[in-house]
Amino acid sequence: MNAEAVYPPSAGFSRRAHVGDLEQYRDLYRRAEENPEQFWGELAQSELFWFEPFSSVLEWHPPNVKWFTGGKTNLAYNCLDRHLNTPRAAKTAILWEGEPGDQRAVSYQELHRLVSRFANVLKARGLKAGDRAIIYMPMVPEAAVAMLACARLGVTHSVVFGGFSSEALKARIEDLGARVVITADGGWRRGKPVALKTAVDEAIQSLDVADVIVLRRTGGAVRMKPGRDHWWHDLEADAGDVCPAEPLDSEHPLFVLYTSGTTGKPKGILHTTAGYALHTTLTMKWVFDLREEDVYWCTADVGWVTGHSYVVYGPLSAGATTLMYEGAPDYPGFDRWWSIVERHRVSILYTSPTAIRALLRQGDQWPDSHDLASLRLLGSVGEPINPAAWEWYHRTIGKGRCPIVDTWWQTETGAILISPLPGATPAKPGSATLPLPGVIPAVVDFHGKPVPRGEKGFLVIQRPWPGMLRTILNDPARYESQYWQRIPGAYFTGDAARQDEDGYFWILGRVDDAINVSGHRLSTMEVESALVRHPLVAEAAVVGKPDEITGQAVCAFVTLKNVDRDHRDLGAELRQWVTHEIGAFARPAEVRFADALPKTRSGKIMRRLLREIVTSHSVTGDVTTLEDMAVVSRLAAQHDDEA
Ligand code: 7RM
Repeated sequence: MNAEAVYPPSAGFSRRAHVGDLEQYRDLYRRAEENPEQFWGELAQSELFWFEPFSSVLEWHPPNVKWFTGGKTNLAYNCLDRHLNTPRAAKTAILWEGEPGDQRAVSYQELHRLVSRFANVLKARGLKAGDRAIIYMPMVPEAAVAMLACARLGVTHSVVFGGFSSEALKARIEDLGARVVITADGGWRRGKPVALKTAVDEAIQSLDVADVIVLRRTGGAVRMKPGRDHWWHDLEADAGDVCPAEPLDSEHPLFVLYTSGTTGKPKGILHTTAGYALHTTLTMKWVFDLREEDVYWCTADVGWVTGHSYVVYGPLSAGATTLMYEGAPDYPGFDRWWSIVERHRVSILYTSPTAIRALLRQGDQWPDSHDLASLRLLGSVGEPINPAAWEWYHRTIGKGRCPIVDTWWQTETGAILISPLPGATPAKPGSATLPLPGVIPAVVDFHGKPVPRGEKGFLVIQRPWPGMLRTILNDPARYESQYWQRIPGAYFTGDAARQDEDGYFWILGRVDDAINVSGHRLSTMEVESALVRHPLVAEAAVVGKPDEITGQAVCAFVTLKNVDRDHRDLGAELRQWVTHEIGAFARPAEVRFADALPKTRSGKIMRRLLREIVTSHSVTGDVTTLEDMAVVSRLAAQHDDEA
């Protein structure tokens, strides 16, 4: 393996950072570990507005947790009202660009007014604290307005990503028990309107949904059912500007977000108010080192947790200017993102490795034709970032000046748990580095016993943290068995990891992605990472293929950069390459070339599908199958949002 590169934070960056050196980080970490209740209690007081103070910080009766009980707060108040009597009132809260090129800058004052009006719209439809609403919207400011209006009233929302089908939407509306669906006629994607309202119509045909509120975005034709369907602008025209934020219990259910589990049925991950608010707000400062003048852009869709925590709630609570972009990264050209960075002087960019690799693949001429000098910090989330992509991100996008924060977290964790602090933590490409203060992770075996440094194990979290999920909606037993009964006494992340000699965490991927070759436990991620280090490889996905002799064999699917090479030759070369990078035991038995890899809508490679391909005996020639997969992938990519 290549020697590990280490990138210490630059003195210039550290001097102004919230956490300016490793000593300060260690001190915070120690304080949090020694007295978590005092640590979180003080921060909750200083970072959030409270209608009524909390009486206890933490009530922990595994697997049930309550943070800041007795307190009353409101996340929309924290995101809006509390900024109004400050210079932030006139500051841009949401900076938005539509795919066709339309732009809006919504100030905190204006956003407060829009949210209040829309909250009055919901009130007029009879919604109140404890009710539930579905949000199925494109990436427009009104998506954030809808979320914040729900939060203002205590209506629990579930945002369903606009790329989900009507079937998936239906299942979520049903499980949530939503009375209202907030949607749009459609959104723009690669120059075409993507219909949303028609999917809603199909989804709710047999359901008991009282109201559908429809934003006009594309102007596409929609059918409006009298009495049930209403135009957003019609309802809003009659709504007043004043709608006080509801004082809500700390543990009031804020939102439910569905995520795929180990079975087919999606899990409704429930997050509540105060702990989530604190955790997202704090990480904006700790991890993104937010400053007043930053233009902050997280490229995730609001349909994913990253969009909840780091497009809407975290940035607005921290008083940031948060940029939202509606469309595809490659429309009209592969430089769309870089043109946005240049046009809006983006200073913090937060995106996914899969997006980075896709843009890397197009060549340096796209970023190189734009002025990216406004950038000062880069972030990565969603999967391990392979060192080659890290280096490209660092050099070609960040010009070697910008720290990269590789942030590990999950829908379930609510906010970032493991990440470098950019002014304090030396980065190692591919490692999420160290846990945030108050977060106690460990790498353990099946029995919960820590494995020695350097060895692989299960990543667990040993204490509750404020932003953690509270349950799985309608399925508390599954919540307990999935997260708290796998490993005694700890939260089970489902990820494998190892800790190096410096205590850095290296996430090795989902546990179910592990393969076993000749008794060697092998991380598919490790092989993939080796493959993408090869100069001709753009992306790689590795799965285990049943093998009579070795148990499993490594089967690699790769996509290439723009090259014209004989596949037989290159296959042999790549197998040799992996031998060289990791060892002969990791050498792929087979290398298959594809146009594209099948991805989930949030950009994660669907290894399960690839496993099916290599396992199924009905599949013979790989070419046709892979073309099918490329189609699957392209279909998904039409709605892909690189969460
Ligand atoms: C935020 C998000 C969670 C899973 C998680 C990991 C993987 C996320 C990283 C990462 C390595 C990272 N939520 N993951 N971030 N792996 N390094 N920085 O992605 O619920 O959709 O996915 O994603 O496997 O368990 S998620």
